[in-house]
Amino acid sequence: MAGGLGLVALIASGCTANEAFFFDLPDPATAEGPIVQNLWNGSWIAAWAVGIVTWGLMLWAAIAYRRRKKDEVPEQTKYNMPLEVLYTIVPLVMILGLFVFTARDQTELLTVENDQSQTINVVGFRWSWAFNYLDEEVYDVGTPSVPPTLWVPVDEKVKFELTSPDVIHSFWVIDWLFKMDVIPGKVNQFEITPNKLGTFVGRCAELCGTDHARMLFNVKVVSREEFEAHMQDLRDRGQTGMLESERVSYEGERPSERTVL
Ligand SMILES: [Cu+2]
Repeated sequence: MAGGLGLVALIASGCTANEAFFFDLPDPATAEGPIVQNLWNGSWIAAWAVGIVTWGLMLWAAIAYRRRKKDEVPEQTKYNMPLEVLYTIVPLVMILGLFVFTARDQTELLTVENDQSQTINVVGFRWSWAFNYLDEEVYDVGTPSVPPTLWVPVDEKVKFELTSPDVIHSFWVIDWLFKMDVIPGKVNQFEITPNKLGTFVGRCAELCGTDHARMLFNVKVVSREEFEAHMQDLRDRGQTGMLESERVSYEGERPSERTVL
């Protein structure tokens, strides 16, 4: 019944199943993305199934057991052991199910194998980002008004090492279906393989202060040749080595109080 109503609403509104049932999760642009997509969609399928059964039962009870005579009092049920056991066990099974799949996928996504082709140290700072391309020994840095662009080669595994010299930020590339906190005094890391060419939007996903909303960046996923040409570009501009002020936190010393720019 509720499912039928949902279907009617879906057809009437003209939106896709992804928009209607899965809240329009973007198509993943990384090799690892489908893991997240499956977990998300699977969780919603389970949630919708539970919802439809629950709403159906509520509707059925409201109609089947409605008051028919003015002085009618429904049958009073209390201390029904089987019922109480049921509504303790069913939610437990649901939570355990969500937990098991989340733990499985999270373990897979966060395993660092160290077989990457590039290692990039991303520095989130008040209020922009710096990218230290460790293997290429070049860097790029943005400002709130000129957001920087992170370049990565397509179909190659990139290892990200996230550091912050000030407060907690969060590195989020929307179409990668992935984000991770950037924490001062700690190096958070993950590996990812971007597999779609194009320019993607990135932002800080942790409310970090005054100009949090301006902590934007772009990600360009390009061919190997274009990537190398861009690295050469940065070299020609003299942006070699790592940004000195970032190194303080990168090497795990006390986070610097200095602002980068
Ligand atoms: Cu931030």
